[in-house]
Amino acid sequence: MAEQKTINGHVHIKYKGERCPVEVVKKRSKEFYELMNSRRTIREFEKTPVPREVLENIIKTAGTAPSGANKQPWTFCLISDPEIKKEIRVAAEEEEKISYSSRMSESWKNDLKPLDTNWEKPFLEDAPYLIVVFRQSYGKEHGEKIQHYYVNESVGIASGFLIAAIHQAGLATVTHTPSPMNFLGKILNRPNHEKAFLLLPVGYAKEGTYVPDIHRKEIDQILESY
Ligand code: IYR
Repeated sequence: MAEQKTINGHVHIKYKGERCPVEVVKKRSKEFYELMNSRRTIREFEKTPVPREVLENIIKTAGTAPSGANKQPWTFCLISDPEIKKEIRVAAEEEEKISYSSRMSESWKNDLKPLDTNWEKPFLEDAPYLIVVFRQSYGKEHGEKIQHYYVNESVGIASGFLIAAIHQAGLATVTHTPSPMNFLGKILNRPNHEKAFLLLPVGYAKEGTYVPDIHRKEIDQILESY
């Protein structure tokens, strides 16, 4: 079989994915589930540095996510500068203070009680890196507007890949979404067509930290078979 062929004037290359025996497929699916099931959201981080190379590999992994018409409508901002981290912490806490005191409903705050969250966000300075994921409502190439599709879905999937890659590397994160998040675009000087989607501190989980004793739904609560 030829290595490549042309369809409607576009080159298609032979798929090189491996074809595993079913026993291997079973083992790998179980091992990956067990790995992902050991992931926990962490809110206390060690200040220990992490090699930048690791963060680049994690971000490259996020960049492998599928996206609408393969437009890859995301930008990952990687922050290690302590001054910028501080600026982000101050701005996030300012918003969070207002959220906790007046924007969030009582029932919302009640739902968060088991997680023991509050407006203080020391992890924004402690973690050696912050990744801010931006969604691009449209793209730009040589000054031309490029249409993007399913932007929220695409960036959400890429963020899932990012979180999985962080965990797989042996690091920890918390999906932090201070609301509103527009201060991030301002601090990081992003263009108008980029909107902050998610903020992830990344580092080693602080030794001895605690996590809430919460549980994942059972398979029969999340699966309907037809
Ligand atoms: N953004 C706030 C509140 C918060 C909201 C939800 I929904 C959470 O799952 C966790 C926290 C904060 O970060 O504290």
